[in-house]
Amino acid sequence: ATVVIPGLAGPAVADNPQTTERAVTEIVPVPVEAKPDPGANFRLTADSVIRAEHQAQDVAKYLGGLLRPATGFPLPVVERHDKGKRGITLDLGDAGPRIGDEGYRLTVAKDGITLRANTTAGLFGGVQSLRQLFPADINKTTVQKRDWTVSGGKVLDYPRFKQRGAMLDVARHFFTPDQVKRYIDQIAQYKINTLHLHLTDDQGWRIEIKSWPKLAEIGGKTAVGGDPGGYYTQEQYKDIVKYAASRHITVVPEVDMPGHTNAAQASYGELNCDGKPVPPRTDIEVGYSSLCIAKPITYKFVEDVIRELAAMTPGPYLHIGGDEAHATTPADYKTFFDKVTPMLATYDKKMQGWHNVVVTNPPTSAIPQYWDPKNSNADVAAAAARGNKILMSPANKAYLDMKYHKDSPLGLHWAGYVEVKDSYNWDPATYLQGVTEKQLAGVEAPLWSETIRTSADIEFMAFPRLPGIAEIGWSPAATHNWDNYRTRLAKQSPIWTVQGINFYRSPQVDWK
Ligand code: TNX
Repeated sequence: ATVVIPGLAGPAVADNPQTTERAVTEIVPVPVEAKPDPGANFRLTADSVIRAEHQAQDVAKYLGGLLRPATGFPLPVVERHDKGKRGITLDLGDAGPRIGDEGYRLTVAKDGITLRANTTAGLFGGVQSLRQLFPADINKTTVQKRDWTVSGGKVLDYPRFKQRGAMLDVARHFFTPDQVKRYIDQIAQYKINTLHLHLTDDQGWRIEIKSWPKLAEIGGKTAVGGDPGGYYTQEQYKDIVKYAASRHITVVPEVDMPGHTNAAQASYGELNCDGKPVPPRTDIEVGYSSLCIAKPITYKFVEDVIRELAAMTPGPYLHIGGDEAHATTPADYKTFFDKVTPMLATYDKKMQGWHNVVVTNPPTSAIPQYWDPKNSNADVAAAAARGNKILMSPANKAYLDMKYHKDSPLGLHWAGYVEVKDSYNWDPATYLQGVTEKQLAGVEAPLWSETIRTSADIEFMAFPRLPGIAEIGWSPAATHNWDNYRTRLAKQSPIWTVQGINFYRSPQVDWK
């Protein structure tokens, strides 16, 4: 045992250092309740263990995988009742109804860390919080000779909304499975639980459909600006879905229709009213394409796509698009959805769609995604009144492809410039007149990729805005406070630097 002599910095202090990079109150998204206790800091050492019962093994292995590279410690995963060594204990079950099925309770004390949740999703979320209590160096991929102190204290935490999503447009520009996985790991850190993949658009079709092979073969070739295309084979796609699931993220695949379909119409002449394939397009116009509403083969095509997509999708939702169908008359739009909406139920899926679909009166299980701040919201409020839960992605707040300011090198600005403060300072429960907190499914941050070509581009637009949308989706409305948030956000930047995330150094934040 070491004798602590006040005022003398020696091994006694190193045994239990008082300064850490982030306190439990500084986690992003900010927890429901957090009580820091610097006297209870925990020091991870070479003989620490991870203790977990059988059902928590996957989370335990994931945690070990996060902590081993930089510490160089073996951190074996041992039986829950292995009493000997100090370490991190993962407990599953009996965590109480208050934290629900995604919440967790975390205690960091001098003699050990305990994480308890009702589900493995809860444990996984708790692990994301715990990571932030380590020095940022924990994210390094080579062994660092240093002290590994975890901020002491207690956290009780659970989400405000059920659905906290990010969308990636892989149609305008294609991103490889590895690039998608990289983004999955980045968003998982902020407790995002849904990844919406925008798989098809005018400029590209990115998913293999075996009954219509030319969609990928021809439609997959193109991308915005003549950049290289690409598509996912069904095997690759299923692997992405599996990888996301290992991060407790559900994939919602989108095939956009009846507009945004030029790539499909370029692949198959029979999808056009005149029977001829249209030329491929790589510009960024919207609203010019439409499936041929009167042709029976259109519905054979749609059903084949839905059937194959449903078979690859363990999650409950398929996103059917429905936005900007300016080349489809309102009557045809209604005819189209009257035929297509029931197909989703046939294949045991629920509908997600851009909010425009509300005019077709979808079943109450459908989730309309609100996006266009210029749109009158009366029809969305009416859908909410009928019982549809609304997913909030107002472009002037939640769109990650909006420029930060007029000189931003990437992005569009049709919904305005969206600085970090703009994207954080809004409340989904008051944004739309006539749509209240209880009527919301949650929030989603879409990243359209007209101007986005690399992982570095994705990161520049998503960081630092995505963590703000994640916090709006997770943390209680009562915790919302820009001054407090910007301080906590600043303390995330050392983590991003170590992780190699190319983030935008907004002048609104005093970065570390
Ligand atoms: C509008 S948002 C679109 C997309 C564009 C995006 C660019 C929505 C449902 N449709 O086709 O990519 O703006 O910000």
